[in-house]
Amino acid sequence: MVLEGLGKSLNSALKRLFGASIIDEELVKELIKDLQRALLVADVDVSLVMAITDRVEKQALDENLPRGISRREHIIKVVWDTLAYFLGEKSVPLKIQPGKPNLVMMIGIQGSGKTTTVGKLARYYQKRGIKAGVICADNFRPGAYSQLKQLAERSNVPFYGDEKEKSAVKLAKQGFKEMKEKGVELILLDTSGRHREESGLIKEMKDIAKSVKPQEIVLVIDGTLGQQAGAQAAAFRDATDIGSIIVTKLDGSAKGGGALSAVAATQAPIKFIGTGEAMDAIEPFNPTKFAGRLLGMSDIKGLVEKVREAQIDVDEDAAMRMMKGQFSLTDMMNQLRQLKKMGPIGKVMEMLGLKYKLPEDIAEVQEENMHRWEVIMNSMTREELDEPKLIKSSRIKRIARGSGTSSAEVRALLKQYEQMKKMMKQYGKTRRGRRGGVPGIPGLPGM
Ligand SMILES: Nc1nc2c(ncn2[C@@H]2O[C@H](COP(=O)(O)OP(=O)(O)O)[C@@H](O)[C@H]2O)c(=O)[nH]1
Ligand SMILES: [Mg+2]
Repeated sequence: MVLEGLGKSLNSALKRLFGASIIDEELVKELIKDLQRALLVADVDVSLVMAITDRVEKQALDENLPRGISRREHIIKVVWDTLAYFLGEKSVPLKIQPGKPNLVMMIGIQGSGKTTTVGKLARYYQKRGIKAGVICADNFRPGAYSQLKQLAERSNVPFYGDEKEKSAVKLAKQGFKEMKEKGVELILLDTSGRHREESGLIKEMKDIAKSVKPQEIVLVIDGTLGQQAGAQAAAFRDATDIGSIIVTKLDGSAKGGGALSAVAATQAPIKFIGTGEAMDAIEPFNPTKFAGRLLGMSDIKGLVEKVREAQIDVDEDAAMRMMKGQFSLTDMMNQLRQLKKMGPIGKVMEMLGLKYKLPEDIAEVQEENMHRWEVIMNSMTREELDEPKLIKSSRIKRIARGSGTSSAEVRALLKQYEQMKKMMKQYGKTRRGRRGGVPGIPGLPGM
């Protein structure tokens, strides 16, 4: 789990809110103290901690609550938004032009996780249909060559290296040339990071960058550095304007919160985070999602409480049915409505820990589409709602006409339905497999 310690303490700070019968100034003050403690332990800079908690305090008791939102929800949202805000902007992934040789150079001090990250990124993009390859320009550390070579072989991506070559610049040039010849689209250049201090590191970067002209330079920072990571990020940001950052080792470190917030404070974009030694332990950095996870919104307990709060009636029979794959259009709509009561669907998905099951933006799309779907479904018969398989092209035309939409829109709804049904089934399987049943939160299978 990423930043386990910080997550736990933030979550228990929020539990105070869930547990309290009255939410007043005093409670907010206690919450603030809890937050401060949690952030300080995670090595977040003191002035940043104050800025964060000031913002929470100011907004928490704000008189004007948005309609339909309880004070509790409002405060959670404020804490959530504030953390996300201080973790920085959502940054775009690596800029890759498909079909072209895109060179991305990795720098960072020895041990920060460059080579591992090169391996992870190659795999990450390879899986997404980009032809990736790696170059070892680390002629300094013994074993660097074979380390990367093995990673490349495991992910089945082209590798270039030459153990006898002493010049990093030559290695980079030759590697770049060979990768281009192989038609590699994402060329990841691993460097040595032999210099422990910032100025040496930056000079090394410039020497190599001059000869091969990378599209992007990525600084890999060790998350266990805590707030000290800020100094490295700032020096790097000042030295290059094609730079972005990956913070590694956020799995084990108690100080990762400090590292992330300090880097974010320099305005250097954090593109990915490393969350383990395994090759798939890398993820694009999304501050909003990340903050939600830190707040423990991916834990089931928080969800149950939230469900209770939104006073959603849970229908156990329906839930069991759905997980077995008996899932009608009406069920889908009910699910969506219930989830909507609890707030943005994407956030609820996070709570359910479903981020891996859904492509990034499906959640948002669903929310946008809900209204139109309701209109379309109003033109369907009971039978069709229960048994969408019946809806073939003549019915599609009729429904489209009746609802003032197009056949394409009706088809899109049906497609979405199929997708959800499939997901629901899969979710049912894993849940049953893992826990032998779906106790606790029926009514909310993995939409
Ligand atoms: N727990 C954890 N370990 C990591 C992560 N990234 C890298 N490491 C470990 O950190 C050590 C140094 O990594 P390496 O890639 O060789 O660093 P380099 O010297 O910058 O190339 C290795 O033992 C890696 O397994 C991460 O995200 N989490
Ligand atoms: Mg290395």
